[in-house]
Amino acid sequence: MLAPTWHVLGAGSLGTLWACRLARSGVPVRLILRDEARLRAYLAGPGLTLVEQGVSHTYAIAAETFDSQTPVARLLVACKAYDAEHAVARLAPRLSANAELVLLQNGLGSQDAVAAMLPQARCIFASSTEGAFRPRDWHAVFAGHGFTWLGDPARPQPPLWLHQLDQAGIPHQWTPDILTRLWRKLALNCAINPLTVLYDCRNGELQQHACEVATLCAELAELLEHCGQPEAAVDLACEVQRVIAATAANFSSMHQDVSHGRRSEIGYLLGYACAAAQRHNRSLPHLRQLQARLVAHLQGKGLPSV
Ligand code: NAD
Ligand code: KPL
Repeated sequence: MLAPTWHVLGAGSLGTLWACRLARSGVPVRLILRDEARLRAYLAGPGLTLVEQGVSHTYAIAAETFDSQTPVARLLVACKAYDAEHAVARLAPRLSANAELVLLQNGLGSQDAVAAMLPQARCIFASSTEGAFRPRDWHAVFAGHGFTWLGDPARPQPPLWLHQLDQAGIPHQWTPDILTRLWRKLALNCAINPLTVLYDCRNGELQQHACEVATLCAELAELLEHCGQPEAAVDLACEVQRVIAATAANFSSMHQDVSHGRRSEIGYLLGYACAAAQRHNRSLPHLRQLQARLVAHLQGKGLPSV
């Protein structure tokens, strides 16, 4: 029997990275592109190109728009957090009764929005440390090897298709604690990314702002504990320092978005953290002040601040 098709929504950096690896392992893959114009542009070329260690390979992956009629049983959602809910809503009429979705979005908030919209589908949340960027349309560069944790807060048992990820060479692990992973990553991103934007610096330069980073970590740890995520708070400040040192030469993803004039995922990182603090009646003044500074900075650049 033919393995079910993986539909990939969002042919950007991570979508291309996943689609190419799945397709070359023999799994049927179809891209879902935004509209007819994007589909025509894609079909005018040879397919999706993945660059790994300087070597390019192009894969002629099938593509369609939302208007295609084929049912979608397995969907990889690879757009940004702020696009996920709307994009999945457009596809909802095509989802089969027992559809499974893998949500690759960073931060928190978008996954719950998608899951709430589709109570009959299985929504698997992912947290990835893999790194990819898109030098131009239909190309992705695999820039950083990493790992992807997958889990379903509503159902602890793994899906039946995880072996396909092994065959595709996608390093992953199923975890019953995916929310802990996502909260921990959110806290790391909140402690590092906004400051790199405000100081316009690489991650390593935050070593010169160690007090400010430590104060934010203390507030983030308090927030995690109040949100029922005490494990995500353990040694947070140490890990933040470790990540700053290990990625000293890099610009954070938020810095890259802002410096390229792109919308950031602030609403799903710092915005989510501050909204959670308010819901739990926690006064976290440094986190709130950081959000106000970042919002003002983004507005000054004419970029969305949610
Ligand atoms: P990206 O901007 O490179 O790709 C997103 C793609 O989604 C774009 O091609 C965009 O055109 C497409 N898209 C948006 N709305 C759509 C719609 N309605 N229909 C069809 N396509 C649509 O983004 P990315 O870097 O791949 O990031 C995706 C998610 O993965 C983000 O939440 C990001 O934080 C997370 N993430 C990325 C990396 C990375 O290294 N790139 C690593 C870890 C996590
Ligand atoms: O995930 C990151 C990002 O840039 O988004 C790191 C490198 C951990 C910095 O927060």
